Amino acid sequence: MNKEYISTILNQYDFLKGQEFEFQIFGSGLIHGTFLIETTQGKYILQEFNNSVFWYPERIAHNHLILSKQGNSSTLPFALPLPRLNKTGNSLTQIEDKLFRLFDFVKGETLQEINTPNQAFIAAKAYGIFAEWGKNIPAEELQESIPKFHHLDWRFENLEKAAKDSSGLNEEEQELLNFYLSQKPLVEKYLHFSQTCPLRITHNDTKINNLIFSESLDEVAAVIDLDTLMGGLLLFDFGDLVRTVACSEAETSQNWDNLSLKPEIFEILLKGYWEGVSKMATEEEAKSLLIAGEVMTCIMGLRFLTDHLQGNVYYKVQYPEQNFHRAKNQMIFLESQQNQAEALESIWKKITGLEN
Ligand code: GN1
Ligand code: MG
Repeated sequence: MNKEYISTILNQYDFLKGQEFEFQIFGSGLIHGTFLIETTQGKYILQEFNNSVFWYPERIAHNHLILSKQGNSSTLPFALPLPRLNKTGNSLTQIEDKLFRLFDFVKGETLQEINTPNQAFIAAKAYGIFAEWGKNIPAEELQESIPKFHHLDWRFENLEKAAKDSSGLNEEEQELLNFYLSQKPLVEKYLHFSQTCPLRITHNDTKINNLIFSESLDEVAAVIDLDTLMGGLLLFDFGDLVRTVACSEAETSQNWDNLSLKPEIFEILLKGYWEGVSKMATEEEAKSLLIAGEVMTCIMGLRFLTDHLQGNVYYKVQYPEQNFHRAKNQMIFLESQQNQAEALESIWKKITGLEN
């Protein structure tokens, strides 16, 4: 992109029209192209929207509009950078066949993994506060930016179908398949909570790198990556935190023998998230947090194994077996959570003051 092209985009925003600016490529995002724009008035992030990953940009725009109209994000202790509206009141700006969005720039640091337990606490608390903040916005009005994204039963059926269609699984593939197909009881538990828990506004991708921390790393400055934000269950957000923060190894690790759930991090995450949601959470929602990590880990494992059997059509892979290895990583982590269920329940009782 050259300066003239960017200038055409910026001119679609009344508050930037005709302004002098500098620009540079920004960050390490893999999905959307990202630029930092500096004007005398302030700094902005310009994103070229990738609509081959997100098929329904208009649904995302719809969701963000509801959030900005019905939620007052100035009451949050961190920024929620929604796209700025262009002169036609749209959050997406189309130039020829490309789509762009503009955000206010938030100063701070992103982390790929936590360095201290306190970072897990403040991260979980931020996502909890976010859910609490959204409680008055009718979640049913939000549209599914990725349909059935965290529906465990649907992900389970997809693996069953993929397994039927693929012939000649090797021994290890069969072992993984058998493990995931044995997770029917977890699917039943998920279905129970999907029927008894209210629909909330959830982020649905609560990884640590979707937060901007203050430069001192002791506060959350912003919750970002709001494309998967839609109606969901609290367990989705808490569960993905457990999946990605409470594991001793990264999702990409093949260090099978060292891969386990760290109960002390689970405790810190629950403490933080519970501080955010305890006032609004129903008893069923509180109970759902106990299996949240299992549900989200199972979903990712099912998705990775399905993609492996289908020939790596969804996730980018650096080598052919990578999705198989990711599915194996998630299987070991899920087993570790299930083996420690009693200890996790004691922690849960201590923090929530409830009986399961
Ligand atoms: C994808 O692209 P990224 O890393 O933000 C996926 C998430 C998974 C994650 C697993 C839209 O997220 O659901 O948790 O990979 N996002 C989408 O690494 O499918
Ligand atoms: Mg993301």
